[in-house]
Amino acid sequence: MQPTVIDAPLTAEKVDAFWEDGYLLVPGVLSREEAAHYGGLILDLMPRDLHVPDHWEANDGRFKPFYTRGNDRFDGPEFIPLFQHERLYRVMAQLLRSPRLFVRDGSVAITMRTDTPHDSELSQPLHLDPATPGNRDEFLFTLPEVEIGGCYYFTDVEVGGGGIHVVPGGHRAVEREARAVPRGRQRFNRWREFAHLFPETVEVPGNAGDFVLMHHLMPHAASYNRRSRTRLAQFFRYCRDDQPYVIGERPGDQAANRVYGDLQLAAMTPLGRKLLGVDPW
Ligand SMILES: O=C(O)CCC(=O)C(=O)O
Ligand SMILES: [Fe+2]
Repeated sequence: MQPTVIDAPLTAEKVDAFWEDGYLLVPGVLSREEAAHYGGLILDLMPRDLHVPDHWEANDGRFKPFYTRGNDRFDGPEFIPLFQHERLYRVMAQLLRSPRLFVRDGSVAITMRTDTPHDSELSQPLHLDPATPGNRDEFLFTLPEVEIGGCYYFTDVEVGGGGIHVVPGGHRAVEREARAVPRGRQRFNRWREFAHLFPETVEVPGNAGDFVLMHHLMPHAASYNRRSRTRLAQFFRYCRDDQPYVIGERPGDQAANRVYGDLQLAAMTPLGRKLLGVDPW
């Protein structure tokens, strides 16, 4: 059955805060038990002799597993419940004002303690995740263009514990800077070199089971973990089915022509089949 009414799990204040700040911590999307379960799946990716596979990334305590070389999406049957999680879906549908959504990404990160001093607490350049294809001259700044991404924390993340860094209101600053010139999508080397615009970032701490939501124009970056507890996270992005770009047109879009196996299909709910593009909306 096609959902026609959108639940509204967020209060009006939280909705306003998301559009104002460009990010929002949604507490308790998963129970602590669920978070521990999915955290365990991430830990199980780490070979028990602690050799770090050649096709993974490893940067000063931050390990980025790859499922296969070049493919960082973890969408095996055991991860499918997160792609189609009802509570997160309802939050996304409320913010995007449509029940007809697609889900992308599924990459994970394991961020362990490092004591190495660095000038910045960011372990990655400040960046935007891909939503608008880089070959477009202009952003549209419409709701169908918006992609809301972010990550589950499967562990408690205290300040200094490798939490994601964001720029409160940064998505509005990106829009301003892009609108200020012709071919705004192309500015700052296609919005890859703009960190100088945002010298200040804030870390988003949270608890196991929380989800950090981010607008697609939110400048963000991973940070070093200065604490003993390893941060375990998985990333997802949601957009409307009327997003004005062809699936597969955006860099890093792995949803194009994806073929799922029997075990993945068996793990999908009717909602998940639509979110993952198996069935039409
Ligand atoms: O690990 C994080 O906190 C952020 C990672 C991120 O933004 C990315 O890999 O694109
Ligand atoms: Fe990112």
